[in-house]
Amino acid sequence: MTDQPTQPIKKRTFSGIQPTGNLHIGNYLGALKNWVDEQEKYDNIFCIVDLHAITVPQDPQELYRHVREVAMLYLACGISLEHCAVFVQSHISAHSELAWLLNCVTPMGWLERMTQFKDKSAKQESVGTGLFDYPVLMAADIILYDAHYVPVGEDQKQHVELTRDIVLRFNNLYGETFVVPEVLIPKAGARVMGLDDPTSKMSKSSDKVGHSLRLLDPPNVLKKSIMRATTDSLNNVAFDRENQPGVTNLLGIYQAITRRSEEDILNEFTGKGYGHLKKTVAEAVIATLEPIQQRYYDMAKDPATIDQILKENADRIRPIAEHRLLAAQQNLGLRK
Ligand code: AQP
Repeated sequence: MTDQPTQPIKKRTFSGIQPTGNLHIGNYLGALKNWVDEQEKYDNIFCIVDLHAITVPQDPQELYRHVREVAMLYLACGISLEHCAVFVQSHISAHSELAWLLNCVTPMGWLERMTQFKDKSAKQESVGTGLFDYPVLMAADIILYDAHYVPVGEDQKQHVELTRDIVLRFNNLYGETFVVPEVLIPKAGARVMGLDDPTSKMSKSSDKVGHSLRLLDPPNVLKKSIMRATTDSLNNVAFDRENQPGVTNLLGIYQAITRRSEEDILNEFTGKGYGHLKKTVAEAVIATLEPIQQRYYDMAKDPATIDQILKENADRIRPIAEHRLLAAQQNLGLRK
């Protein structure tokens, strides 16, 4: 591997979120909260993955707005620019360029096995090649920055495993070029389910009423969604994803917010009804999101600043990506 222009002393993390709609509590507990909690331990790069977003149709004006909204939410949730770079994927062209190189070493059979592709393509009338190729672009995102760790929710685990396979294959064929990354999945909150249907993942792209808890929902909407959440008729508070998915989902949200043990949480709720559970979870969610919302709306008053931050951060980390891209091009015989 050739020398890097900026060798980090700390290990590096890389992760991102698609600007495909309103971020929800699943994005927060599965990804953002852990990025914030661990940010001082690592050198972090957090991306707004707009090129991934366009793998399914987007309204251009909405997409542009969502990119800025996600960037402001990163900061409002507590991402510190002292420890992290925050940038927009399409502002660094090396992502697309490396994805092409990786396409040429990735067997189609590997992509055909991706469960997210199967799920998302089933919802589309016409499936673009980009949706099929999504995990290869994600591999490029991660390995351009020599990331050691990729903190994500459970649904992205398969994609990080694929990234490892692609790296091993590339390094084996063309010589040591990329770091093999590891996935970091939180113990609680890694898979938050829809409140309306606790057997399917909470998703930004679902517009069903009462499906998700959006980070910018006002307190009364958050409370109403939780009070209406689907549970069961067993009247038994237990962590049992198979038989009581709705109750388990609420407990999981509470556990991820409070960082308390299952045992401790069960002690709090045993013998009490679902109404009490829902009310307590609603209070915890509102208390978590209110300060985030306040910071977000303060930032939103000054849109020029967020654009400036995104530009400066992209300019700062672009040389890292370009350096690694050049190494790949050299090893493939495309450059001297
Ligand atoms: N329900 C979830 N529970 C826990 N973590 C979740 N993540 C997403 N949904 C949940 C994590 O959030 C990060 C960003 O996700 P993404 O924007 O890449 O898209 P996604 O995984 O496809 O999530 P969505 O919200 O369902 O978006 P759409 O509807 O646009 O596809 C990732 O770390 C992810 O694991």
